[in-house]
Amino acid sequence: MKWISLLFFLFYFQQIQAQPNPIRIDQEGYYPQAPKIAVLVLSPHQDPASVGRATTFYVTSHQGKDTVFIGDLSYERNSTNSSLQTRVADFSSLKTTGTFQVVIGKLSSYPFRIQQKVHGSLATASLKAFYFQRASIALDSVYAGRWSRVGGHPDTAVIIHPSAATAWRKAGTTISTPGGWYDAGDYNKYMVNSGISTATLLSSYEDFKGYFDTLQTHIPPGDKPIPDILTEVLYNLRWMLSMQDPGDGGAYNKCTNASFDGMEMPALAQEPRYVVQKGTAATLDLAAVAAQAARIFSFYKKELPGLSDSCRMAAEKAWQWCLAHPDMAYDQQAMNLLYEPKISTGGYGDKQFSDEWFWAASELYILTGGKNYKDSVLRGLNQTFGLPSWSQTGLLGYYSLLRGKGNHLSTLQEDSIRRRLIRMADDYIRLSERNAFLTVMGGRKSDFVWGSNANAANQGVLLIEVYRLTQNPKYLDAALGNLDYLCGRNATGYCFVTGFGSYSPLHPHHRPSIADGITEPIPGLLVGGPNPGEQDHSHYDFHEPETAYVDNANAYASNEIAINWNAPLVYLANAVETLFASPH
Ligand code: 9MR
Ligand code: 9MR
Repeated sequence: MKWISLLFFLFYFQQIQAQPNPIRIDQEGYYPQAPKIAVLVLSPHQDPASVGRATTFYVTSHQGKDTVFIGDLSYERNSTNSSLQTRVADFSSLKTTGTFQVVIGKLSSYPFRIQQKVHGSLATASLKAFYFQRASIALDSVYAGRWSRVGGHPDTAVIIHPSAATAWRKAGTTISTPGGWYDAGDYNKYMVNSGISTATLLSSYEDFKGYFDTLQTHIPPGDKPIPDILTEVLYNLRWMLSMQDPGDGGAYNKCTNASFDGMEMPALAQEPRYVVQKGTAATLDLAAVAAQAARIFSFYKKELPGLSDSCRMAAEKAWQWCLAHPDMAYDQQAMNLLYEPKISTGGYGDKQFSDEWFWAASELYILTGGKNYKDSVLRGLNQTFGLPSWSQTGLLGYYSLLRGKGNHLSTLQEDSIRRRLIRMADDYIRLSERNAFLTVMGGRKSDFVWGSNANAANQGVLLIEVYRLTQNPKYLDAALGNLDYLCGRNATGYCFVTGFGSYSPLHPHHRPSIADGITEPIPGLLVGGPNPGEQDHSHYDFHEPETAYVDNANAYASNEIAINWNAPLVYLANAVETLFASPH
């Protein structure tokens, strides 16, 4: 009899687990001195009796169930991104450390912590995730624990695709382009997406050098003692440099299979690999990243002799190639009409390069002071750029131009960039006040696209950059709000980072996590997030902009992981972690 009731209990428990808790919190917790918001989601499916006519919420200590805080719920707020209604519980003034729950009527939230350094392990894991994305090498159990694996995709004999052939590198011959990070849930390596991802990690380092100098992620040590984040970046940077044709300076768009590998471990993959057609976006991105890396690694000339100079030369050579090929888009469909084999993997087919030009020019100007680069920066200065993404890199140039003690541009020019960034941040904050979750993320419906979580993270990066310029804590608090969003204060109820929070994805579209036979996915990975496009045609329970998410391994349009989503999470989570460590 006993075991039957146990079975019933397990079944019941699973049912509970299958539904996210309606009280949405940052499942990783809150900093004592920071804002603390929980959001009750009222969905049409919910039993109204569970909330009753509650107008009050309680915060209780998790163990003793003592009430430590009583507050009023806000009036009902209608979401503009779905049919949900919410009521907000603000307990910012509770500054006691410990483990607590928010209680509303008969509902209790997941237990959460109020504590210093509360996002520390997530922040570290988001960086460690890049180690787990490493191509070509085995992951040793000393560093990878349960997720150790045999290496695959050596990429030491990668075929020159006919689209990439030149007189000196003929179609069908091979080059070596090993290492780098797998892009996402697939095993291909794409230059355009590597560009913004690597730059974002380099910017994390530049903006929070003291913090990253000592941050340990437990990865294999490089040959020389440099900060872990730079060791990790170097693993991808060396790959990016190897994607440049030394004959002319152009960069291939990607190192790829002709079609996606099966859902298998890297070591099983046997398909031939190709480098395909060079392109302006890939090559400008290489120029920008190599220039930024040259600047940073110039401080490591003793440890890494020659690296900074090689990066500078690669960047300048890439720029020269782009002057000769200013507008070479990667159009996979058009390419497939001309060459065999046809390539069906990711495109990253950006067609608009003015933002990449501006970014590359900015980095090269900061590095060299060259007049040609400066002219190019000045010509691009009056463009307006959108939030960074793989196809929108202009703001990365702004960030770099304002980084450190300027003297790159005139005070007037710097002021104009600064004002634009501040205006973007102010617009975000203004829209957040109308949002049913009071987060910057979701200020506009258009935030919810393929990789929407990267928008949340990149908005966070922008807000932190503006906080660094102004020291106004409202920007830092707003950035934290977007980290809260990613950790569960959202319409889905998921903490979107694998292995963290109380309710997080178990089935990300990520080949190793699917194929390794281990129940838990590799930790520290940010999934794409709500995307009403549903381009994967999986079954979705909800279809509205902020709810169109499903934790299904086939749902690559909302549940894939990718380096360009994890990189801004590294920036945001680590920035918040270090900035809230000191009173502000
Ligand atoms: O695994 C692929 C993923 O990385 C891409 O983002 C996605 C869209 O290009 O495609 C995935 O691969 C799928 C392919 O497009 C169609 N057949 C099933 C593949 C695995 O789900
Ligand atoms: O992140 C990319 C998204 O903006 C595009 O809409 C989508 C379809 O082209 O592709 C996404 O990038 C995928 C890439 O093509 C292949 N690797 C996985 C990437 C994340 O899904």
